[in-house]
Amino acid sequence: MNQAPKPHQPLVKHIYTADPSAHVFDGRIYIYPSHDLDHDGESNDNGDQYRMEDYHVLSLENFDSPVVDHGEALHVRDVPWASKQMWAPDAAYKNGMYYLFFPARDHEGIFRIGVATGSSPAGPFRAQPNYIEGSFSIDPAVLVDDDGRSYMYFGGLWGGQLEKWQTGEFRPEAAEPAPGAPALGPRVALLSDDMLSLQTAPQEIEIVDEAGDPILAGDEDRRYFEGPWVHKHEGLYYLSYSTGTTHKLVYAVSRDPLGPYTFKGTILTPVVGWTTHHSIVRFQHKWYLFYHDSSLSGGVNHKRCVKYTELHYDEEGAIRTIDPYPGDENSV
Ligand code: FUB
Repeated sequence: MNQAPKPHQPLVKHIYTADPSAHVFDGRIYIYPSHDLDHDGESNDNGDQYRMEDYHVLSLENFDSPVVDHGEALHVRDVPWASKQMWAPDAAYKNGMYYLFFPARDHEGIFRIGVATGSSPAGPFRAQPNYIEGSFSIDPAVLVDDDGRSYMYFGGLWGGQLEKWQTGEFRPEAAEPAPGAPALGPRVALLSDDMLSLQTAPQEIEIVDEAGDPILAGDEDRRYFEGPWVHKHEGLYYLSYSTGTTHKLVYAVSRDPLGPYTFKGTILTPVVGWTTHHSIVRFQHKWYLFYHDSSLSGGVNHKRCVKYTELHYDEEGAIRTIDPYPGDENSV
């Protein structure tokens, strides 16, 4: 039995977990993480070390209750279009149904995004036979807006292949833009009412500085890398994401879910491990950040653990920067 979670400590220790997408369904917190495999293979910039094969859903009644692992919710063997690497997922609820969105490589080695459905937020989920037509790259994050429209944000550089889609077609040799050119933004598309297809073609989100100029590709402290998440606070849309090479979680805001978004600042300073990936959720009138690091494995990049902490806004709506190791609690 897993203990009640403590801030900045692993939610569970019996499996490696990463990329937590947290939601409140029926008054309970559900976390949809990646399930890192425990192996000693080599790491590279293509992300081959992230060999995940399945998903487990975690949940908790509140932060004083034990974390429940609901077991295998979906396995790659049951996804006809996918070959390997079940990376960062997200979930959504609509029309009495739960939807699990997930990226994986197809049988040509190209990352696509699929969707699976279930009647319970804990799974199991049954995958659609084909990936979502028109989808590509990784890290889907779905916002069901107050007006009922659902947006899927996605995209990640390097292993996530986003830079290979700059022409709208997959170009295996394509590189990132030059340092002085605008950085690539995440993509967003409106989902159909049944959540199973794209209603609009994916469009690039523009992230700009306070002067309205695009964040440049060489600005690695602020440019988009992977792991988008959008939440709403006091009528504003907050787009948060990982900067990748500089290992930060940062955010930008907009009055429009499609952007442009204006860069604001850092949410989380670098954690132990290379990747940083998160979600933000409101639960019982407080806001929480779910994130991961590699502390459970002593710093092995592909053996990560999901953690949480409370997140605070100041009076102007700015998110206060969080130190993942307050009091140097980098121990598990
Ligand atoms: O977990 C595999 C990949 O690592 C995710 O898709 C990225 O966001 C990064 O966390």
